[in-house]
Amino acid sequence: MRSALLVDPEVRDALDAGQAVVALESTIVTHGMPWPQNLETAKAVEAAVRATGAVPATIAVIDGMLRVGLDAKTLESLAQATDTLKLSRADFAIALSRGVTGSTTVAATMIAAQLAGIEVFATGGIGGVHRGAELSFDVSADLQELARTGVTVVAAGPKAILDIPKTLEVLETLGVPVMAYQQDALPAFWSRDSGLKAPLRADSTADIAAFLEARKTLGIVGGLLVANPVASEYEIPREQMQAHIEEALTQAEHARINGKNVTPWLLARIVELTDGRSLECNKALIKGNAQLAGEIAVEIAGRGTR
Ligand code: PSU
Ligand code: MN
Repeated sequence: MRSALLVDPEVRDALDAGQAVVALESTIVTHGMPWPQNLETAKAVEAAVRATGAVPATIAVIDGMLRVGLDAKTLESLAQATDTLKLSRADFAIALSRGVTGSTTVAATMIAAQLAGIEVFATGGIGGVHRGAELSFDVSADLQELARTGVTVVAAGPKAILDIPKTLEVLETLGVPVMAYQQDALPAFWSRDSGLKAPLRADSTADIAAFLEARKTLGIVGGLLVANPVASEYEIPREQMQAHIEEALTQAEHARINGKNVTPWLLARIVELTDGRSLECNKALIKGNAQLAGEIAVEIAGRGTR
């Protein structure tokens, strides 16, 4: 394993010096957005992290090598590739054992971040309990990972294509703290308000860092979900999204989309149904999350308790 992990020198130096580093996932690049917006967004997200003073580390498996921090050329070829595996906990190792390329979901990115010693991670939205899960049993492995792996994940809430009340229930059962950032409502990806109150609220990065320290004192392990609402000018209110989401879900059912293909298929269909507006919103929310994750990482590094 040791020889299959390659940490970018800039990331390695920052970690060794106790400086702020933010992990970024790559499934959003390979399966979450179309070319070339995926590459543009991946670059903008790295820049958003840098603007806070933190070092970005985009994570992926490239030809069997787990890379933590990607150079520009590698990021570009990943964004253009069409046959990349979408890796989660269950199949993460296959990309290494077979020497192939795979992008990391929230679950796999958390595992890699912890392996590399990175405590903060930014994504768009986490996976969760799918609508109709009482029949399909489709519950994202992201939720289990949040329960067991000690990485703070900054996301715009669970994706609105999911059953959000059920997702919150499972997170509570698994003991995952969910904090909305600077508001009471849990955001729902494209929308700032899911209609549900978040279990916890954080008003500053100091609030979040203090919570993490207190949890460490209690000996509680596991992740933290920081739910950061998208900037108002890019949001698509819940009432407007609802019809598009329902249409996409019905079409997915007719097309018999299942397993790993469900989330990418729905996201792509919703971009079409919203005439690209959902993509603009998705780009904005992940940049906002990258910025907040950078600020949290800087706060943690400044306290010197990592
Ligand atoms: N956030 C986005 N777009 C995405 C994802 C997150 O804005 O495509 C990805 C993440 O990698 C997440 C995955 O882990 O969707 C969830 O997939 P599933 O529902 O199959 O577990
Ligand atoms: Mn699934």
